Amino acid sequence: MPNNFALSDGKPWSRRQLLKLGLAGAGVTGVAGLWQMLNLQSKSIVKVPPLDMEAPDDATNPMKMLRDFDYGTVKQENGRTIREFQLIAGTSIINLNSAVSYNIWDLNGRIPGPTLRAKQGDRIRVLFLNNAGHSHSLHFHGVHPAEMDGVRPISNGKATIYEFDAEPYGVHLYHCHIEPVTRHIAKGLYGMFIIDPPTPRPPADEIVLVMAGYDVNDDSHNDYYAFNGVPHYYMHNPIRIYKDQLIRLYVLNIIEYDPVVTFHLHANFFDVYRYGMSMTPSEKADVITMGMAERHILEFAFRYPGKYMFHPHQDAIAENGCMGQFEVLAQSNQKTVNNS
Ligand SMILES: [Cu+2]
Repeated sequence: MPNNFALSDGKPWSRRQLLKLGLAGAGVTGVAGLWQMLNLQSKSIVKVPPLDMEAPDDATNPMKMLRDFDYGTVKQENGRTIREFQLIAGTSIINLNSAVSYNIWDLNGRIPGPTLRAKQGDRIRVLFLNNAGHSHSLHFHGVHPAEMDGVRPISNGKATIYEFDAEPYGVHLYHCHIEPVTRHIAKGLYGMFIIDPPTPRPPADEIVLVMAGYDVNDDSHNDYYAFNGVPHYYMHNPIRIYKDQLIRLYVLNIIEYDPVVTFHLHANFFDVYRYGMSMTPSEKADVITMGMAERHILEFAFRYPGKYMFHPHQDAIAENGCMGQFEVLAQSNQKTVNNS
C-alpha cells in the first residue's frame, strides 16, 4: 500500500482524488452498516433535549461536539468490512475568552478532533492529510502492527493511510506523536476513538467530554483548561439532560503538563467502566482520578431537576476553565427554555 503520497494542491480530498486512489466510499452497506443503523436507532429511543446552538460553527463548537460521533464510511472489500475515516490536520485561531485568542492545530477544522467510532473487529482505514504547516502524525491507541503505529512524521502537504483492525473494544484515543509530543498534543492534535463491544451497550444519552489544557505563553504550564475546546463553555451553556435517563459519559484526560486530574460530578455517583473495556462497572464513585491519556465510561442518572456542576477537583484547574454543569430537565416532553 502506498504509505506516503503527495497531494498536488493541499486542498481537502476530492472524490476524484479518492477514486484515483481507489478509496471512494460506497456508502453504508453490509453488517457493519447495519450495526451503525441499529446504533443510531437505539439512540432514537433516547430523548435528547434540543441543543442550544449559540456557538459559531467554527473550530470550537462544544455543544455540537457533545453527541457528535463519526462512524466513517463503510465499504466491503474482499469480503471484509472497511470503515474509512478522513482526518485533515489544519490550523485555526480560537478564542479562549473575550481577550485571549490562540493558534491551534485542528483536525477536520475542530478541536478536539472528531470522535471516531467503530465496532470491534471492523477494519479501520484512516486517510490522513497534513495541511497544518509542520510534520505531524496520528498514533492510535489499541492493538495494531508496528508500521501502523503512527510515529513516523508526515510532512506538511503529504498524506498517509493508517489501516488496522478495531480492537479491543473500549474508549481509546488518537493523537499526533511528533516531538515534542507535549506541544503537538497541547496545540490540539487529538481526539477520542471509541470501539464498541460486539453486544451493544444499553441505550443511553451518550456524551463526550475531552479535558484539555492550553499553554499560551509556552512555559510548559497550562494557563487555561477546557472541556471540549472552550474554557468555561458548559458553565455558561449547561448541558441539558433529562431526569432519570441513563447518561453515558465518555471522558478523556488529554491535559499535558499536569500529571493527573480528577473528574468530579456534583450531587451524584457514577458507575465506572475503566477504559470502557468491560460491560460491568468496576466501582461507584463521585470522583475519579485520571492520569494523562486515561479515559473511562461513567454512567449515571439524575434523580432531581436542577443544575449540577462537574469539574476536576483540583480547583485551580477548574477555575481556569475546566468546569461545566448539567441542567437536569424534569420531563422529556418539556419545552426547553432558551435563557440567552
Ligand atoms: Cu503534530
